[in-house]
Amino acid sequence: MSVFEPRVFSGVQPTGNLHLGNYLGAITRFVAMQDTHPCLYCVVDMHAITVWQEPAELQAAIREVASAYIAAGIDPKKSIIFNQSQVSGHAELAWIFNCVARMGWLNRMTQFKEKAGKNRENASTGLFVYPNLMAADILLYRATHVPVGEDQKQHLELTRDIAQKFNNDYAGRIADMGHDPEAGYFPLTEPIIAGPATRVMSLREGTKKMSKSDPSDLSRINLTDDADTISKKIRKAKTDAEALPSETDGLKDRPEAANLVGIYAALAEHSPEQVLNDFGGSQFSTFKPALADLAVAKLAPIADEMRRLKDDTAYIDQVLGAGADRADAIARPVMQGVKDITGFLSTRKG
Ligand code: AQP
Repeated sequence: MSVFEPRVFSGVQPTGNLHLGNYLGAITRFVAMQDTHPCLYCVVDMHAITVWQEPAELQAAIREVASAYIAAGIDPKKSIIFNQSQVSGHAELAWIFNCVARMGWLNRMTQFKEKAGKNRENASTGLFVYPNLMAADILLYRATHVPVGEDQKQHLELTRDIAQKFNNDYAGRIADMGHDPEAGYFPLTEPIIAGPATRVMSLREGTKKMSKSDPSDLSRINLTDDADTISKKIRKAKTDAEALPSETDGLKDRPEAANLVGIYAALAEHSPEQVLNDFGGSQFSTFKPALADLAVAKLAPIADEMRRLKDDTAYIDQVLGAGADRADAIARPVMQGVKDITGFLSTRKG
């Protein structure tokens, strides 16, 4: 039995173009986990500025992610919805983790390599230490479970390494401060990579992840796309010339077909086997319109609600502000404990 109370934390970056991958890989899990755990869902604005963001657009994007959370079914009365920059503990703990994590660990992070590309010397230092901030986001609340898409697996492993090293480095001090020496100060957080589709691929290239930053808007279905746009994007999705197979084995080496079947299965809450049972032998000219109808039926209500919430900035800001107060109340004692363990001298009264 863990000494850490079960708690869920996860986040989405407000970098525009929230898409079907974010929804199926992360947000649907967020919604489901509210029934079983206390949850914090963060709009990670400090992560967003690791690459340049126009300030006015960033503010709108923060509200848009909060709207997407609510429109998809996260209940702000139950779960804590807030933006990261409003709780100072994220930055404070990230600094301490900058001093715990090793250069070699960060040098192995594939997402940094992909995002920095060839121009590594010109990448921000924030982009390099991004995984340390992510570890801080999670461990500031001693979160035990983090629902994420598959692309975040390596960062979650690093979070566990950081927690383990902090627990080991300060083991004596952790015990002296009255914490359970066996458990340590931080939990070894479990990634939950189990959404209906943990890796949704680009509609233009079945071997590339659907991504907010893909320059082609046709590569992704945005959560704000209207019915016509969704149908057009699915119609134009890259496919091969074969009919759909009747068994999932037949999807091997057919990444685009596998992706569309996976999306259909996730949206219909069926298995890929069931989808192929219904559509095996069909041409894409039959399957694509069925997929478009399903995607519109599932996503249009979310887009409608996001549009409505877009005009209600007072409500969104109130949700985010109240959420930040609740998050801060959990974070403060955890952060004070870290400072005491680390040996920082508290000198201020009150
Ligand atoms: N294609 C995807 N399939 C399944 N899950 C995905 N996620 C992202 N893309 C897919 C999951 O969505 C959550 C929020 O992601 P994020 O906003 O923090 O950043 P990201 O992973 O970097 O997402 P993008 O869309 O690819 O953004 P850019 O283009 O800016 O890098 C995470 O749980 C993520 O796993």
